[in-house]
Amino acid sequence: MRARTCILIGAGIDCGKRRRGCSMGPDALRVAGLAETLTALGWSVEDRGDLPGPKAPPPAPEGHVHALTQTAEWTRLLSDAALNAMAEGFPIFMGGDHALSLGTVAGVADYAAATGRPLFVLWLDAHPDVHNPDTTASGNLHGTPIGYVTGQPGFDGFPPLMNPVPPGNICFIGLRSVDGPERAAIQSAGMRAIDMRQIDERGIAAPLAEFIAEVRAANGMLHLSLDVDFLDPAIAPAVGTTVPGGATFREAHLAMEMLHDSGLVTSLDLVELNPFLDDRGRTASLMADLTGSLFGRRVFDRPTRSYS
Ligand code: B3U
Ligand code: MN
Ligand code: MN
Repeated sequence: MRARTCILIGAGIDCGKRRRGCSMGPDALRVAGLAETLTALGWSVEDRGDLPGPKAPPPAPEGHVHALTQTAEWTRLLSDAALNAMAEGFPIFMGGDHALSLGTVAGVADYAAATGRPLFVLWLDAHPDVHNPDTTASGNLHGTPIGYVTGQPGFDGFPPLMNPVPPGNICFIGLRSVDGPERAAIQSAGMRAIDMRQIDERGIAAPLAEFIAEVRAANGMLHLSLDVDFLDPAIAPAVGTTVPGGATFREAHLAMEMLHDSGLVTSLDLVELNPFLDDRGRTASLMADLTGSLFGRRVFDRPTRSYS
């Protein structure tokens, strides 16, 4: 990994959907020992506390899209925070729901553009979140970050996107709930989409290794966005949008270990943790443990694999 300093940034954004509780995510991750886990692995950790979020949300009439003005304001705050933090270390954005990533990915993309390296995004999620405000049926903006960062239209009122991520640089793993317009967008734009059937047939290592090799060949930076619902609800109940048939404990840890060995990941979102729905903190603890694997925790040392 590039830097030896992790910067923890809490962002309790909770307006990307109607069911509340993700505002408590940053504290649950702290209580689960995220900073201590990273420190024990030899990283220096700076917890910058929580972003204050937008001031009093202006009373906007509620249309089909929920909390548009507030989410747009969060996007502005988060993209600034991401751009600044990238220059100082490895940012870990503790959400908050997945609307957080409209801002974090946009800011990381600005940083990557300034360094001249291409940005790749790995989206570990049951859902591809590739809607835009015109295609979303639910009106929930946590279903739109990939639409926004790839430069889809319809995001009026949001900060203009300076550096769109090329759709070919996006890889989804774990998909099992995809809406019609999302399927069309993924196929027409040529995004790499690994659904659960492919994981069942090939395992998680083979498709992930292919993507890692592609990022390495392009000398890319890699942003990892980890949605709690990537995981099977039996091991990760603390999420509002559980979908059965998710990644197992072992698949998830293996993915994190491979990503660590690649040395390519430069920023991380931990999103959709709703501690109100958790079972004695087990989901928060699992998210902290997975982050440990991403930052180098292993059972035995082994020759570093390059996956190229
Ligand atoms: N695609 C649906 C469901 C959904 C997306 N992201 C989550 N759920 N977590 C939607 O609302 O856009
Ligand atoms: Mn998501
Ligand atoms: Mn999801």
